[in-house]
Amino acid sequence: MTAINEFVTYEAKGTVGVVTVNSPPVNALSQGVRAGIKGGIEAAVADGSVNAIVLACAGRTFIAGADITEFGKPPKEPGLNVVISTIESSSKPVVAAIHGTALGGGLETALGCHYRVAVPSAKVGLPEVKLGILPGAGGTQRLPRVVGVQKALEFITSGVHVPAKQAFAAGLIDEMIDGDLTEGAIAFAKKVVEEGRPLVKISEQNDKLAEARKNPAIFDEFRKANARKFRRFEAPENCIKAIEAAVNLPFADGLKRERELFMELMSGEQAKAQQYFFFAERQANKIPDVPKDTPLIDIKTAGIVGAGTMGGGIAMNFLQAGIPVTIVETSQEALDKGIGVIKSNYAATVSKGRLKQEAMDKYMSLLTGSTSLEDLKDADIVIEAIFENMDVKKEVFGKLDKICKQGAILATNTSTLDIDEIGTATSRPDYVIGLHFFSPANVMRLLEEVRTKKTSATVMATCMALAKKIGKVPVMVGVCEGFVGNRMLAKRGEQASQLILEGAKLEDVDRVLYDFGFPMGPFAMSDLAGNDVGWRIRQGKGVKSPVADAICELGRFGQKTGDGYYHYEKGSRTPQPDPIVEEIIVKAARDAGINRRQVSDEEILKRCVYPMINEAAKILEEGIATRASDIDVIWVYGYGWPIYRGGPMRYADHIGLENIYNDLLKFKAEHGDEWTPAPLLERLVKEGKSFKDL
Ligand code: T1G
Repeated sequence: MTAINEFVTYEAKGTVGVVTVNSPPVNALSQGVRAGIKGGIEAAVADGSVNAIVLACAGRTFIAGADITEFGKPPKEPGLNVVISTIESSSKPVVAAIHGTALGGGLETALGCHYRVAVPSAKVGLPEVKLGILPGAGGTQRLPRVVGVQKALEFITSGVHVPAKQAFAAGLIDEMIDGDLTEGAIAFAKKVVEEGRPLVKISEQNDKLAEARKNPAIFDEFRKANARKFRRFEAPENCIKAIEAAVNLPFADGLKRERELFMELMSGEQAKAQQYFFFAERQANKIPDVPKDTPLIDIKTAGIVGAGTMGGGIAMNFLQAGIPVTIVETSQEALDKGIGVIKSNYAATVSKGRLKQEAMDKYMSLLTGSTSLEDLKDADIVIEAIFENMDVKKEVFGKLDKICKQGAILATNTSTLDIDEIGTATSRPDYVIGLHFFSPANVMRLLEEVRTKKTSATVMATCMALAKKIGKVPVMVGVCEGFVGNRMLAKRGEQASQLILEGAKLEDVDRVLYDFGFPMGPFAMSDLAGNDVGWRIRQGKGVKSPVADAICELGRFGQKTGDGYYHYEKGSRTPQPDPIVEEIIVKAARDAGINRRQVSDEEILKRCVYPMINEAAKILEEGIATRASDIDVIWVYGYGWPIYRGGPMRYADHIGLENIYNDLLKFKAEHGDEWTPAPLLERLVKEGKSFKDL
């Protein structure tokens, strides 16, 4: 075995030369790996004892793409296109041996090989669009030549990780290997030589492009069909243009066009924000005072207290992860209703063809209903999801503490209550934690995990790992009112309510935030969630909100009652401005002695977003959030903050903290002390720093 460099080795195994990449954690295509591969292929081509080549990777995965940590730095030779053309122009067949995830530049490298084999558990994909860019090393030119244009459009604009079996069916994989991958790849390479199979250079294959050449409308049809999904993202359109170039231009010119479109995106703010977010999401997994090797509790069974909307949604996550659930309600009627909702949710997904009946049956077979907390005695974790009342929650936790086995985690789904307080109702406060799911709990990816002063490292580490197992993105935060997400959301809500009193139209407030990139504005969102939820919480706290209270007193709870801040025609979810609400607003303004005026879109945006950022600075100061980027992960996965803006903290750095600070001072002069900049914000501005410097 020869070391080409510290990342790549070359070894002749009989008549087949094996080039192996070994650069943990994911064999990313750093400069060293690129140079190593090129050197390894050249060594194999020059090695007279071999007549075929296998490109394989050590560790947990085949090449998972370009090295994202090199983005934004001056490019170093060899470029990936050079490495790939070295492979493709090899005089000996090159076979890529794929395991784990062959992604981005990794799949592009494999597409430069003449053949690809894979183990059944492998996945392949071109997820560059999720980083705000496009496949920049021939992926947009070679993939359509293998799978056809329609599939290439779907794969590249979604960034999906395609399972090997599906990739095999699409012609991307030439053979599935059940046993040892490298041995299987070597045997396949020998077969290629023995059978005199051709050196398949995908760049010279054009037959799969013919159909699209006859039907250029395919691209506009695809744009139209995905307009809503691609709204405001820059990368998908450039992906489509690059694939169009593959159809309309010779390969070499298509490759040039791909590079132009790639560089256009790479230099843009969206790409920078989405690449920032890639690492923010991975940082959020790390809790400074919880070591990586903290022992985990094995969660084999779960209990849910409360089969309402949240309890049912939470249960579905566990069932889909193969974890048996016992769900408890106070009455058989409530239990049957809750389990009925879970069943109908699955049935709806089956009827849309997005879930197989067998899978639904499997999930439902893992669910047990009960009207006795006693049935939770053997559960490894119990999550309480009952209505928000401290006394009732403490009573339930006190009972669970006596019933549940030692070592069982007791979690609460509260979104407002003090979890330290709830923990005092048990003899195991170190096993108490907040697991704050977002509605609909089986859909929303964020899981705000709330540590109390006593929650143990083992419980935190266990719940972070569990979140990944049930398909959630966990972020650990501390206890305070509204934790991180809702605490910031409340600031936006306060200003949205104030703005409509001062003269902004509520549909304009919603439009400005929708155009900013949120899925909907605060008033449409409140109508969707139900205005009565906030009303009950305000009544519990004795807090007034004149317009919100007035519409609730009229029973206008939102979509579920057909009227809320907006009117909804029967069976429609389209919000329509309602003069009745306008009257309520005008009266409330008059009662408050407010002279109404024109309010600009710019003022609306700043007054909705800047208080959130200011509150986030306080949250960081108090140590409720570990790092600014965690707050961004919470807002992107929990509150629909547009990922191409990276999150509120990234956005603040992009706008410039000094600009925000000055605007806060301006609003303070006009509207009062609640606009006082947070000390941390003031300090960063004085030091000329940003949140990313923290
Ligand atoms: N570059 C650098 N570091 C990477 C990386 C990459 N491509 N992928 C992962 N890491 C790091 C990650 O930060 C983490 O580090 C560790 O590896 C484990 O990752 C020309 C330009 C492969 C599915 O978009 O989707 O190719 O936090 O925690 O959950 O066209 O990582 O431990 O220090 O995510 O098992 C295209 C990105 C690049 C794939 C594994 N490729 N990676 O998931 O582990 S653009 C991608 C992933 C490109 C070309 C273009 C996932 C994974 P740390 P992890 P995981």
